[in-house]
Amino acid sequence: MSESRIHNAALRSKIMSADEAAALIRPGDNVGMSGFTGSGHPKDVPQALARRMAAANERGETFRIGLLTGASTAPELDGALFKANGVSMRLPYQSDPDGRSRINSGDSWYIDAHLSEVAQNTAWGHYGKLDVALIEIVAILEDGRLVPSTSVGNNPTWLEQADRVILEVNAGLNAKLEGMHDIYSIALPPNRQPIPITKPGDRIGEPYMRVDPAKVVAVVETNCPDRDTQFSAPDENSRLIAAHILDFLDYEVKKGHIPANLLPLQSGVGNVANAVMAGLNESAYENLTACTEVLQDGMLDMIRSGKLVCASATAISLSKEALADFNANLDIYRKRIILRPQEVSNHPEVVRRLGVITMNGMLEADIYGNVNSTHVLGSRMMNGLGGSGDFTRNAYLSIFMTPSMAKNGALSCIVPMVSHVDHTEHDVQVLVTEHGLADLRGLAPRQRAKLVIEKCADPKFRPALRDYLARAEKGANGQQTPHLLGEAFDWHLRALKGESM
Ligand code: 0RQ
Repeated sequence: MSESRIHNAALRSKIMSADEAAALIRPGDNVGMSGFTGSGHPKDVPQALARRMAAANERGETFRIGLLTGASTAPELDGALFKANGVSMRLPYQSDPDGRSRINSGDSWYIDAHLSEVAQNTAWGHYGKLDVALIEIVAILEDGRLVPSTSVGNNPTWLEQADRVILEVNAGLNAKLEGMHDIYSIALPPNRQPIPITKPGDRIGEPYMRVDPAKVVAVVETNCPDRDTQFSAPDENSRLIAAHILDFLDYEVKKGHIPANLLPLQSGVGNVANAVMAGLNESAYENLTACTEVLQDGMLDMIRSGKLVCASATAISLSKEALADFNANLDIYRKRIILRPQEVSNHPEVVRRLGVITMNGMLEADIYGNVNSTHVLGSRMMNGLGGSGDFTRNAYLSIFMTPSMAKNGALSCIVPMVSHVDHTEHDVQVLVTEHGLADLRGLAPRQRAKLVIEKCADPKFRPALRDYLARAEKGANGQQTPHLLGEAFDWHLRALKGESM
């Protein structure tokens, strides 16, 4: 491997192997790693660390760490460490199958946190001392500044807060990423200042991260691509959901509620979100912008076609084909994409100021508009809240979408009462399924319930939902948000028994 990416002599003297670097991480350490939705995570040191953990297990010893990242990573990070049962605590978001089973079996603590709040919580010490930062970068400049990789996440905070820093310099990532980032740090109260972003394309910081060279204990050279994220072609339900959302946006423009080029868009992860972007790409809209956290294939397509003139995010998460295009045309994409720390990309102040239109997936919603994005049947973690709360709570227009049923029609995604609440009825403005869209703005709870049942629930479950609401409305329990507390969770109890809801 060439040394050309490490231009600082002092840091060059700290080059060592991934195994040697992993040996500098101790059992019980809290380790802040880079990584966000499969991009920009360290590739080699976590696997070397997992080998040490497995060896410790074989000797009958325990070797576990607290693992903090930006968001989800990849099999070589979350997968490897969870497989070795090496994660005592994980935060703030993950979606790895091994991680999910460790969390749901109770082997690992999981702190499911708003992504924008993690940096300040770390600085305030809520997660304990940060012992190590393990950060992937693309290059080190002569003066020691770091060129960030394909995600920024919480990296500036990890670099600042950790006692010891390990850098993975990945020659497998495109050096032309240099200049795409905008690193800006937010002071803690009482010294916090307004964040001067008034448009998604505003650059307010510098394109490099900084680290105290005295804290750097290892520099490891790697040469690995990011995980690629495969998207399936939009299915019929996704296309219908996308069509409802596009009709609704057209209507909002005609009413003069939003400008002709809409407001900045935030799109969650997954196939439905991608289908909405595909729909927008084929629409007549022009000069769109995005204020989001992850750029998926759909938004890249829109940048390529010229529909999306600018996107602010903290990470990219692309399929193999989209990644190839991204790398081939980085000179163009660098002018349109800004990658920021997640405490800035997702910041409530910025989201509220720009008036973002947010679109996120959910597991279930109840008839009054409360949304569960995370817990299957109330107790089992799916992935996590991610940035959905950061954006939803402060959106101009907050939209949640799901197919109306899950598990081949056994489960209704519209229920009398959600089994876990991530987004409350006060924050959820629009619910969409393949059957229709319920605009809940300006409606009282009982008005909302009727609309949600008639527009969003599957016809198979509508009679039971109407019956629940009608009997709750006759009850003596109060008419603001009527419920039958004795049976509100009967739907979930039936599902727990393996029956249809
Ligand atoms: O499970 O794959 O085992 O069949 O949930 O469901 O319909 O494929 O939907 O991929 O869009 O994910 C909420 C999980 C939706 C996602 C969630 C089961 C269903 C399937 C996935 P199987 P779909 P999606 C920015 C925003 C929170 C984080 C977020 C998510 C699986 O959108 O994690 O918004 N959101 N981040 O069968 C039981 C139900 C169910 C159900 C679906 N009601 N009960 N299981 N499923 N509905 C990104 C970041 O923050 C990084």
